[in-house]
Amino acid sequence: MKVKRVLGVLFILTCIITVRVTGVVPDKEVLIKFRPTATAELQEEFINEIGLTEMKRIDEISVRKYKITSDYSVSEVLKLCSNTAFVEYAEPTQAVRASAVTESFNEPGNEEPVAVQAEPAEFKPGEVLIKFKKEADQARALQALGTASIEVTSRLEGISVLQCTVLGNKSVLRAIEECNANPDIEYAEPNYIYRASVEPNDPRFSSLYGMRQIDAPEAWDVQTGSKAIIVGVIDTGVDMGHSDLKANMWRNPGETGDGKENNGVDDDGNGFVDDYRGWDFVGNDNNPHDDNRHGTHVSGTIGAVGNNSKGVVGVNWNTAIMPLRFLDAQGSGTTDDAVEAIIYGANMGAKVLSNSWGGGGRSQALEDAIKYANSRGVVFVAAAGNESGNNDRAPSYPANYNVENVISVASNTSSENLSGFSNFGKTTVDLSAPGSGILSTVPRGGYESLDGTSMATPHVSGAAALVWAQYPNASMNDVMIRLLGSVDRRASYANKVATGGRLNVNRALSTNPIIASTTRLGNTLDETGPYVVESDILDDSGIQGATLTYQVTGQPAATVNMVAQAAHRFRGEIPGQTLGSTVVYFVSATDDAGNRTQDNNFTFSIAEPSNDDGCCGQPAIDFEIASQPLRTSVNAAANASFFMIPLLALGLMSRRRKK
Ligand SMILES: [Ca+2]
Ligand SMILES: [Ca+2]
Ligand SMILES: [Ca+2]
Ligand SMILES: [Ca+2]
Repeated sequence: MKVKRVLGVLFILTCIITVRVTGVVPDKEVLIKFRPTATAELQEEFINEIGLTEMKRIDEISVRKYKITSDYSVSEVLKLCSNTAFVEYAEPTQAVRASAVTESFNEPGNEEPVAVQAEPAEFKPGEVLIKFKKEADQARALQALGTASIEVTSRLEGISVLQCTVLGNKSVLRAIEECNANPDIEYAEPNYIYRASVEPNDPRFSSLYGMRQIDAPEAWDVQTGSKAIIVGVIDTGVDMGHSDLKANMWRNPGETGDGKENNGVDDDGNGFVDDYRGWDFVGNDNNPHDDNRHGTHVSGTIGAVGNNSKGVVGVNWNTAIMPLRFLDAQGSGTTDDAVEAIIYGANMGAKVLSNSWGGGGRSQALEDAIKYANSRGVVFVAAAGNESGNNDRAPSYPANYNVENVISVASNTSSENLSGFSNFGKTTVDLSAPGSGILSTVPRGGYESLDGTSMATPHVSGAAALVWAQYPNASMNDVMIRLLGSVDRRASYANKVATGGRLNVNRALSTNPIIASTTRLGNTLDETGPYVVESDILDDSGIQGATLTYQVTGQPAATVNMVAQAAHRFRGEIPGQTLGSTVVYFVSATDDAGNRTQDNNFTFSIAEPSNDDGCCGQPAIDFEIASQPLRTSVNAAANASFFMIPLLALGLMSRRRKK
């Protein structure tokens, strides 16, 4: 092949066609994957001709990183590569960023009213907790409370929260709604009463509303985590000496003991010398320290040491945090370092990779690395992003990669609304988790409160690790069904995330059946049917049976057995109905011990499909299915406020359709 002549023609072309590369390009570096047809000679000739110097080989995904040593620009090299048959892909080492909102963030005032749906028994009647915004006019704020018949009774020191009494006949929920409409108030919430459950002695536990919200205390009755479960934190590094993290840092057994830590030898032969505590892919050394604060904060939410009478507590009291530093002190990093961090984590036994970062464009190399982790059964949890945007329309990476192991996480507030900054996506974002005002560890032994989908993500990563600690033999798919099939559904999340809900780590550990529906039937003009309902159903022991109950308006309800398909998949059919019919349906499952879980109701009509871009299935919480006293037998693992339940497979299908 005459590489030189081809390149000559292409160079002229590139001078005519302007190629725009988005994102910040550090130096002149590119990632290239050659096709298997490219012989070593051909590759050699190609890189010499363009003027590329090899910097790094990532063998797991056959990608190489090159520095451009000629006068070609990055975009010119990419153009040359895209026109070369034996190059599979080439891309810039795009800059990506940590996803914390570092500035104090004001929630937009046009949010939906607060939808606090706590059950009456769960909070103290007539009491609310209120926090003013930092920049609030105190006098004005206090006067507004007075006007709203709310009396301040005491102040909770340390977190600047006011304990208040609601006067007169006003309901607590009404008072909270009014408070949340007040621009001076950061949040208002009921004074919840909690059941007796294991509570850690960490002094700042009371400030961690997120742990309460996801029912972590109830989960801790069952499981507090395990050092056998490794969580890779792909971030700015970690303050490994922090007194609230130190005991939960991962140690590489192959580089530990007998002086292996610092002997200058790659004792475990993994290609990294003295990597006894993770790796720094920015500095390319064995010290993944955090000179930002982001990675340390994320790590504290996953696994700050619990019950040590110190600071905060993570979702896991015990765990093994593997710091994989690829973001620098400013919170910036490159694709190739992210790729290497992912592959290192997957190779070194991480079960979960926590990714509170995003930006840059779509990268094939990054997707290949995530697929590599997927092939190793590693869950890849990713922040949905902080642009208040719809990820279904404008994808955010890495959260939007269409790989089975990716869980995309939105952020919510203490009052169960999506955070104003949070990205969302009915088909591409999986669930929400607390991310506004999250207190956690920061370098030099400190603690700080930060906002961002960055802060929501580690709640989910931590929950995945806790599920694995409880069910060590669970597959990646099992863990994902448990996390996504156990969310708390609320109206405020229904059209924002695919599951319609917020993380509940306690329910994710349940020994009752977990139902993660993969189908939400939408309106259809098809009268012939059948309308197929599929669900992923999982149990700690075994599923005895699953049923699909449906009712056509004006007719008695019917229940049919669902048939087990591959893995955890069950399938049921609703027969065809005449035009104008409306159908309500739900799925129910019973385990070997006779415990039963009932999913929420859905409804659809044999009528013109609705025009919205979304998928399928209207929530049907107000429908009763006649002649079936099932609502009263709803299992503890289910919940009367159940609302919507799509699942990952649905998200994947929709994503594919969009491409
Ligand atoms: Ca090594
Ligand atoms: Ca060594
Ligand atoms: Ca602690
Ligand atoms: Ca069971």
